[in-house]
Amino acid sequence: MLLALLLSLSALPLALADVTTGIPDAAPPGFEEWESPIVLPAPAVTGQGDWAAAVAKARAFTAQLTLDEKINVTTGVDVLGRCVGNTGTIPRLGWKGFCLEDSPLGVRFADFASAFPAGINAAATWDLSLIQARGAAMGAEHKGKGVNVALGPMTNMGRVAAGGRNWEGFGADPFLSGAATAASITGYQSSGVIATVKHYIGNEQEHFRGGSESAQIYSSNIDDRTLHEVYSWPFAEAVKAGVGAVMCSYNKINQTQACQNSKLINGVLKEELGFQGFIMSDWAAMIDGVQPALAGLDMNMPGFVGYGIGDQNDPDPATATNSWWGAQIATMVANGSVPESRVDDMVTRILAAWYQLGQDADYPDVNFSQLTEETYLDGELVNEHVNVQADHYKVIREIGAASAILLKNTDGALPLSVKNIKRIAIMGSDAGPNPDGPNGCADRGCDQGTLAMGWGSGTANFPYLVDPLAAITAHIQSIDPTVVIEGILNDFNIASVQTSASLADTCLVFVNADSGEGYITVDGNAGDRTNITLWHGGEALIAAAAAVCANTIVVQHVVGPVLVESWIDNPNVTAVLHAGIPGQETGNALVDVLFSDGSQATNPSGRLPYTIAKERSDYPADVLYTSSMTTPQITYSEGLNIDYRWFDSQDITPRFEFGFGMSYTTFAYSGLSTRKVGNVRRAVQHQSTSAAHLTSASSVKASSSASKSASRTVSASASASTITASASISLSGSVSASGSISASGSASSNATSTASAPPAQSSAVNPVGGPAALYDTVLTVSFRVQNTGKLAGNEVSQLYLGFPAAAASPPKVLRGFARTLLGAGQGSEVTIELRQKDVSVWDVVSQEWAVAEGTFTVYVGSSSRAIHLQGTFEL
Ligand SMILES: *[C@@H]1O[C@H](CO)[C@@H](O)[C@H](O)[C@H]1NC(C)=O
Ligand SMILES: *[C@@H]1O[C@H](CO)[C@@H](O)[C@H](O)[C@H]1NC(C)=O
Ligand SMILES: *[C@@H]1O[C@H](CO)[C@@H](O)[C@H](O)[C@H]1NC(C)=O
Ligand SMILES: *[C@@H]1O[C@H](CO)[C@@H](O)[C@H](O)[C@H]1NC(C)=O
Ligand SMILES: *[C@@H]1O[C@H](CO)[C@@H](O)[C@H](O)[C@H]1NC(C)=O
Ligand SMILES: *[C@@H]1O[C@H](CO)[C@@H](O)[C@H](O)[C@H]1NC(C)=O
Ligand SMILES: CC(=O)N[C@H]1CO[C@H](CO)[C@@H](O)[C@@H]1O
Repeated sequence: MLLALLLSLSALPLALADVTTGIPDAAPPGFEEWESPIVLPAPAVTGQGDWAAAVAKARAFTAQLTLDEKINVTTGVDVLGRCVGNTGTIPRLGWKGFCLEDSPLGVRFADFASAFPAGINAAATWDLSLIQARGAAMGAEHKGKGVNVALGPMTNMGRVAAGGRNWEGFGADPFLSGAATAASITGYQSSGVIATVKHYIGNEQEHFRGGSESAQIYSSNIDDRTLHEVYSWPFAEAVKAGVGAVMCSYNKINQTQACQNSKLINGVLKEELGFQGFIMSDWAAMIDGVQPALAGLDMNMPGFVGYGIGDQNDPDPATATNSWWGAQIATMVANGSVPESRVDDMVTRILAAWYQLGQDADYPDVNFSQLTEETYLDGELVNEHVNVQADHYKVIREIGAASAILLKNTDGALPLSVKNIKRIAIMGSDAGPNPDGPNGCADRGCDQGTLAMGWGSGTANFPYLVDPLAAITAHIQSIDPTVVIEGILNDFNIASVQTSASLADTCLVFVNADSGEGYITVDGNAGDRTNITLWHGGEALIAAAAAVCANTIVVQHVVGPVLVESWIDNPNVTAVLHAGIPGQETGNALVDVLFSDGSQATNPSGRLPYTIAKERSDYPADVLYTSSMTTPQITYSEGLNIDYRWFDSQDITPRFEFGFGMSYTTFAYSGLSTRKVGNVRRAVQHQSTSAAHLTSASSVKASSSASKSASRTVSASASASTITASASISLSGSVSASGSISASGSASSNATSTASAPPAQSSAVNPVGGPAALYDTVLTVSFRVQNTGKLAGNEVSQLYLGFPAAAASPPKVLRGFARTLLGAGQGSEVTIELRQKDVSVWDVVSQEWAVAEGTFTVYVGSSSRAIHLQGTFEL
């Protein structure tokens, strides 16, 4: 067997050598401080908290397996299989393997499944019960199709407004994103599917994002405090919520590729956050085999080395050679570069998630195929057309309406009432269907017809798409079939638009802006948007209509912020509805918000999950579109001050601030009070460990200057004190050793003893989600909200904290919110709980969360700038 493996190793495709260039680079000049420390060994799963039973079962199962069987659990196989990811199986024990399937808004490539509102719309509701219901419905659909692991939620931060995949996530604030992520996971996993939080981490733009086939892979350079307080915050909430799986991203962080970044996987995810599940690579994100194994990666997806490299569909991971893992794992164990205990831990973690979600009992087999909506493929029954939609259209429509953000409304232009309309013009291609059909462009890679999701792997097929023109027409005609309704779907026939608009009493103009994943380019936009203005002449369309129609209502279906300066103050633009990308029920949801006389009339309460600036340059950061570097450097120099925090700290007036959104009614706030609950625990002890964790970049540099010849090679069995690290690849003079980590000090030494080394001490690992006290409530903030208008409506109250000056935090940070339904004239007491974590900062010296000392300011309002109540407290 070994001989066979070695032979197959020697037959490795040449391409494999070509793609190894991405092993941790030294930082280029000027970026020396941005390097990742090495954290070894990989903490073994401990089975703490409510994971005890699942981990025990997983350990027992793993103990029975041969190495080849273990390898099968860890490595994807059959890339052209039924799901976008398929692990190997264990026929001897009847273990059927995992089906892993996109996306964060539905079951990708499936028929008879729903197309949900995108993550960004879920976030725009600011309603955790709706977000959880969405997660539960999506989880049920995945399970119904036999999917074990759903590849969502996505919780990257939207650091740059034009970021192509921002719409898959929950907006530009870590607290909102974290809460939405946790609620989504609770929903997904309540149905029994394993949720996957992604992409870990710093995957904030599409240009140069990486992947094994990429010539250039950017490095997101993120300082330790910003990592904890912004980018990993939602991941921490995900772990606390019990997420079963994490996906590492394509890009590098501090020069080291995410899937082999031991500081981030071993150090932060598994030790600091006590993660008990498994972490998989993004699809062909791996750029090495040994490094990710030692850095804590547990699963290689989809198994092959890279897109377009070698055999894309080798059926058996244990013998496959076109993989960083598969058969390579056996070689790595045999030659001592990876301890078998690490492989055991990979398998135990994967199976633990499977047991934790109850998938060992009665879980449906895969009954669809990503490859076809036909019933048979090559004579084999692959699609049973199982209808998993149930009544999910209801929550889709409800979220569609609840996520609509009213940006402007002059003199009650909205809501509309059919009895007041004699003639309506509905203009713009965004009002109507895609002439090629709702799924006419692969992975939604075009912008034709109404926009209800972005493009790329974060999509699903529409089972149907209720376009706005059809829904509005049906609604009007159900009340008064004599209303004149003219729909003009050609964005560029300005003459028709003006003829129609000048005759109408009500003009609806539909515009949009699209983006997606970088493997598809639409109208010159390679994933990331090239601009943050409207597509196909939206501004000109609005101008044309508004020039002749004094009641022009703009509806925008957009993936993120869009500049509105050229038309927002036009007095003939009487109302603006920012509807995001609402999924299959988009037209119906819009009718609910636009009209007061619909069966499900809804008062808008959506709030912006990001800032709409007056100028693109007002944002703190932007997409890096061009670079000649092998590792383009993207330094997060704005630190904690992303989105509204930047506008606040720089005193820049946005057009519409984070958290903004209007209502058809009005609300008043009063009676702010705070109450301490229990005692703050000043020192939330981060449990110490024998692992070489949390070595700061500066100490890495210090040791490098002491020993010019030191390489960054460290031993898996080394203790913290024996780590030697060189910050500079050029000093070591050996490309193969630089920046890499190995299980033993040198290739020839002590392979056997290293391979049998015991797993990391369990005492090294924190409770799930981090020290438990972080999640204890320390303060409640109460206030009264009163509906002072004539219409029922939801008010989204927002709580921002101003930290004590010594904390050097942004002027204010979101730390709580509540969506409250209030009838006309009705009032209610709202109470928001603050956890210890919410009043803490990440102390980079002690490497723990520390409650800020001094006076906090609490701001309560209806947006990040409309603050109605203010008070102070100390802890
Ligand atoms: C990246 O480098 C910064 C600056 O030295 C450091 O604060 C941070 O901890 C590093 N993060 C990782 C994941 O290596
Ligand atoms: C590994 O998985 C493949 C694909 O399902 C299967 O054919 C093979 O028998 C498995 N190998 C072992 C050792 O179980
Ligand atoms: C061990 O095997 C792996 C996988 O083939 C290979 O990448 C690595 O270089 C080998 N290490 C040694 C020390 O031979
Ligand atoms: C912005 O990009 C869209 C989509 O590519 C394009 O239609 C539009 O013309 C661009 N706007 C400007 C001002 O260049
Ligand atoms: C507003 O619309 C009216 C037509 O109803 C038109 O006469 C007027 O010029 C428009 N105003 C602007 C600022 O375009
Ligand atoms: C391997 O390490 C063990 C424990 O340190 C030691 O006793 C043994 O001699 C070493 N073997 C080799 C071949 O270096
Ligand atoms: C092959 C298989 O397991 N098919 C299943 C697909 O899902 C439906 C509903 O969950 C089951 O009834 C089928 O048995």
